Amino acid sequence: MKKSLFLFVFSVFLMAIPAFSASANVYEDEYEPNNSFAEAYDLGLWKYKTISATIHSESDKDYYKFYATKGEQLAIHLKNIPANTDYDLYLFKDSYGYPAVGSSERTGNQNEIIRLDVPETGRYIAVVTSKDGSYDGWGFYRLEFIDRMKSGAYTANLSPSSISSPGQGVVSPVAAVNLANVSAIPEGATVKSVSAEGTISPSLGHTYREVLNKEEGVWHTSVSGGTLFPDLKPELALPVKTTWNVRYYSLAWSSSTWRSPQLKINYQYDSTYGW
Ligand SMILES: [Ca+2]
Repeated sequence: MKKSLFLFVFSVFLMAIPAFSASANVYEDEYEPNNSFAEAYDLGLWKYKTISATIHSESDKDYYKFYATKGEQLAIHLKNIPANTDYDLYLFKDSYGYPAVGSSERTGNQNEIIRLDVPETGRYIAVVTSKDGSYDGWGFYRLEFIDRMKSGAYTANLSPSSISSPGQGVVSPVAAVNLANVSAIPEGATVKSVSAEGTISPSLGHTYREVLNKEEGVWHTSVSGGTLFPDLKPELALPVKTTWNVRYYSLAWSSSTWRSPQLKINYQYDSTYGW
């Protein structure tokens, strides 16, 4: 009984040895060989891909090719870089001469990140290399492709809660709100669109709401009777986390009051902000 168990264990041991020694003493990850632009591993579409791989020698480089569409906003995040190594991340366009598109070269094993607003549909090549020849053949890094822009909305009440205008084009006092420290709004959020809510009564013709973002310092005006600001466009990239003012005026020959002025702000933000 004991003897047969010993033989069994010993024979398993014998079988195990060739399995380890066959592959040139190093473990090469499943994406190898991928050591040049020409050998880049093809990931296909970038969306949500995650790679787990290693730098297995001083000279190993890992090239990954992916397809992206103009206008997409992604981040390539290199993390889990092994202790006592220093890996960097580079990005190239897969076209003649492989022009450089981006790089991330932080010290030590800090995470690396490249954010890409895809300028042109086609293939790109991400490269993971060791800065100084340090490597860990058993330390798996992770390379993540992230769809980084997200959307959100916030409704803010302004004070005072009622502002009046005598009409005839005279501008009301200002109502304000400071969103700088509102934790519900992500850092770095920028405005997609704004509407100014709350009822102005009595309802008069030729009534215009206005909004001002303190960072920009420009009054934007709604269409008559409307709540949206057509020239407050995402391209302005106005910060959400600042002070906002509203006011209004009416060309009518009658006074009115805007009660419970509110701003509904649709925003976008980079989910990798500060990474
Ligand atoms: Ca490689």
